[in-house]
Amino acid sequence: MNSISRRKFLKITGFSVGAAAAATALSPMIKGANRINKEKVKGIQKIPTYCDICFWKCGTVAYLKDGELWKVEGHPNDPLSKGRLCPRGTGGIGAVSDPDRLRSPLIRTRERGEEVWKEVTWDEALGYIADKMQKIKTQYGPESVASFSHGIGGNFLKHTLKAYGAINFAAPSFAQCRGPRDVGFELTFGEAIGSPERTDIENAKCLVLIGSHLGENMHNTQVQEFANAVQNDASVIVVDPRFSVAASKAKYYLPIKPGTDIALLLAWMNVIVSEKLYDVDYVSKYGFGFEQFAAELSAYTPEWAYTETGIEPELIRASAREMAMHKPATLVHPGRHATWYGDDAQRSRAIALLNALLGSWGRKGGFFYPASYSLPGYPYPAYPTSTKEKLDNPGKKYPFASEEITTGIREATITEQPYPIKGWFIYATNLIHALPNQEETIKAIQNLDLMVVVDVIPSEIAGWADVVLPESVYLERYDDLHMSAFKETFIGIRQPVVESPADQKPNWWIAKKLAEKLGLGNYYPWNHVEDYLDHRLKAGGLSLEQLKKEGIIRGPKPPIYFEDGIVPEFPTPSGKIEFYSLQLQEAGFDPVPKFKRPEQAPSGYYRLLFGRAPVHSFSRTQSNRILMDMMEENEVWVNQDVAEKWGLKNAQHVRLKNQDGVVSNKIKVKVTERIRTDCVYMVHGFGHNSKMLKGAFGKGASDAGLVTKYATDPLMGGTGMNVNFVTFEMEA
Ligand SMILES: Nc1nc2c(c(=O)[nH]1)N[C@H]1C(S)=C(S)[C@@H](COP(=O)(O)OP(=O)(O)OC[C@H]3O[C@@H](n4cnc5c(=O)[nH]c(N)nc54)[C@H](O)[C@@H]3O)O[C@H]1N2
Ligand SMILES: Nc1nc2c(c(=O)[nH]1)N[C@H]1C(S)=C(S)[C@@H](COP(=O)(O)OP(=O)(O)OC[C@H]3O[C@@H](n4cnc5c(=O)[nH]c(N)nc54)[C@H](O)[C@@H]3O)O[C@H]1N2
Ligand code: SF4
Ligand SMILES: [Mo]
Repeated sequence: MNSISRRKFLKITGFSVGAAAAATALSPMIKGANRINKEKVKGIQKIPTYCDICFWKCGTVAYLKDGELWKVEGHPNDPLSKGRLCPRGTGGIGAVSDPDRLRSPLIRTRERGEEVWKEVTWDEALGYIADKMQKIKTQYGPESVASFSHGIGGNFLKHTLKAYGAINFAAPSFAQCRGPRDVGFELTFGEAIGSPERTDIENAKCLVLIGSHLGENMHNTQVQEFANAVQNDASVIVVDPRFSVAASKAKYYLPIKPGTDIALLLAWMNVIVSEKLYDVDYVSKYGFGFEQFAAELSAYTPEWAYTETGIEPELIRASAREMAMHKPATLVHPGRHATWYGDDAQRSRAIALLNALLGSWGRKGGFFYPASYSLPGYPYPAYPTSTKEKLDNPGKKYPFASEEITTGIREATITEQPYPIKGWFIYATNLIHALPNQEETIKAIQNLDLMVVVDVIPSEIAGWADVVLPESVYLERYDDLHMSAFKETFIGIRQPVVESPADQKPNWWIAKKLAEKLGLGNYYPWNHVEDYLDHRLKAGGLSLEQLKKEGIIRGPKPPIYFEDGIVPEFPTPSGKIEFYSLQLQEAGFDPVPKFKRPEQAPSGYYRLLFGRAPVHSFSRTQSNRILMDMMEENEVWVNQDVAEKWGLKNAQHVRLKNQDGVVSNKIKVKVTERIRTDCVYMVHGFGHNSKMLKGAFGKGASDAGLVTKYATDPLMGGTGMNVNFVTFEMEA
């Protein structure tokens, strides 16, 4: 890292106090975090890999000092990390040394959920699972084992399950995260946003963030690009009921009434169309149905929107004009965690339409056309075929769902319709914290004959399992090749840096051994994952040896903007950008998004909002002692006036009670002016109640526990979770 980039890094981490602490708090912790490397090589060793503290997959260099894990840094040649990790990634070594880690396979000995186990060998555990899976196959068919997984580490297990005959696979990244956004953009431009997002934040001259709290949401490349954009004087517009870290960088901050973003988006478009501020050439060349769209907009004046959103008409006009002034380099960020109110695909479509007016799709400073490396898959035998349909979305109830719906599988497991689900195979997803309404999740679990959880720590979901399989953490294992679509093509490798401390095993090993137990060994023609990786790389003229050494191999840099030679293609039914959507109309939905007023809070209640903290990922890092040191518990943000009304003091503990009477753990109050009076806010992922998670147990409160209600998106089945209200219960 040269001195300029280090300065920039400090600038980025300067986004928040917690993040800035990351750089300094590490060194004393590292000594205790060491793991012995088998060879104990003297001196410094650098081993490239990629991070797994979240799903961004930043290229990383791990350092060993005299054979012991010392630190991790960003890989300087990686287009995603650009040589710098986010604070969570920097604390990744804490995942290796976490004293709460699962150490050996466990089989449940008492009632489900009581968390009483016996330690068993891998042979016993996998034999037990294979036996139960064969029974399910005989009685119900292999389709009755479903899989939930999140992240690249699930690839090999999915392969084993597909070989077995499973067809139901889902991840919370669709119906609990970015699904509505991707569907909204597909309906408009014919293509999804994807991950990493195809957003050219760095080159934007105007960046609009609608609840995308970059700087707290720490997706590394985006935060770095955001910092660069700010440095280059991009004008920033932030819409958020809470004065976020991003809002502190904004030229225009719009403290919107929660749930009314569609009204704001319609009014912005009304201004841009009625004042003819849109990209006229672009719209006439690529647009479909613009006239009908424009006609529908005419009612949505800023004055109308003011009554819904609470944003002054003049602020709406000024911010709309600002966007138009910088077009096409105006990026209205599509967000990521878009499952808010149940009308989310339409809100995302409104965001897509605003971008279309500004001509930012396919343009520098807007949305680029991503490129990725492509290698042939490994030549495996064909999977068995099934006569049954996937059951997450029966009868295409949600006609525009483009991926599987986790909560659909959950519902089918409860109702046993259209056919029973009797086994859940869960890899790296803590469904208790990730899915809304924990009661429904537990009800589904109680209907199972087999529940297997592969995790690294005793998470809440592991607490409900019949068999818990302890995985090696990312710094101890290989995973599949990383070939994300981004601004240029590249391949990254995850490879072991240190040995696992106990009887943990990597996912590829677990998947292969389970396949063998199931009599499916022919699906693993390779002996070690290195053979698999080398085979795939050789097919692309590369080698494992080279990739292990370099960590990242960069490929060609094809054009990514229209102006550089990308041919504009819109794979929609009309072949154009659909300002007016006939396919939505035919399916009985609004062809142009309409605003529906969200349900109001009962008196004395406040809307529960939640989001990210810079030093934690979801519910997975609270027991990482390095990250815990920087943030041990969450707080509930309460507006000053509300606090006064309730007699709440800063740092006092309260419990939150939601509209259904569910009461949270104790949580500390943060009295602040930085949030509206109609909502409260907390960081997601805290409030662990798994007894074996000693470091994190009982610290802070869980938003997920309070999300008993959810609003399902009729277009694609996403679960809007910002529809819960809470009130305060005083601690004696
Ligand atoms: N209430 C509420 N619900 C939400 C959200 C929210 O903000 N609030 N956010 C939503 C969003 S945006 C998303 S993307 C999802 C995220 O949902 P999940 O991906 O389920 O996130 P986590 O809750 O962190 O659960 C990850 C699990 O993987 C385990 N794990 C970590 N590393 C490894 C590993 O190397 N191997 C294995 N086998 N396991 C590992 C962790 O211990 C943890 O149990 O949640 C969604 N649900
Ligand atoms: N540090 C860290 N970074 C992460 C993650 C992590 O776990 N930790 N997870 C990653 C993942 S998978 C995801 S999906 C993203 C999620 O991050 P984002 O997609 O950026 O944000 P959300 O979690 O949806 O939204 C939280 C923000 O929306 C605001 N908000 C709530 N309701 C409304 C509303 O009605 N209107 C508007 N305009 N704003 C509202 C909240 O005040 C808060 O600032 O973060 C990613 N980055
Ligand atoms: S964004 Fe941070 S936690 Fe996520 S992969 Fe990159 S360095 Fe790791
Ligand atoms: Mo997410």
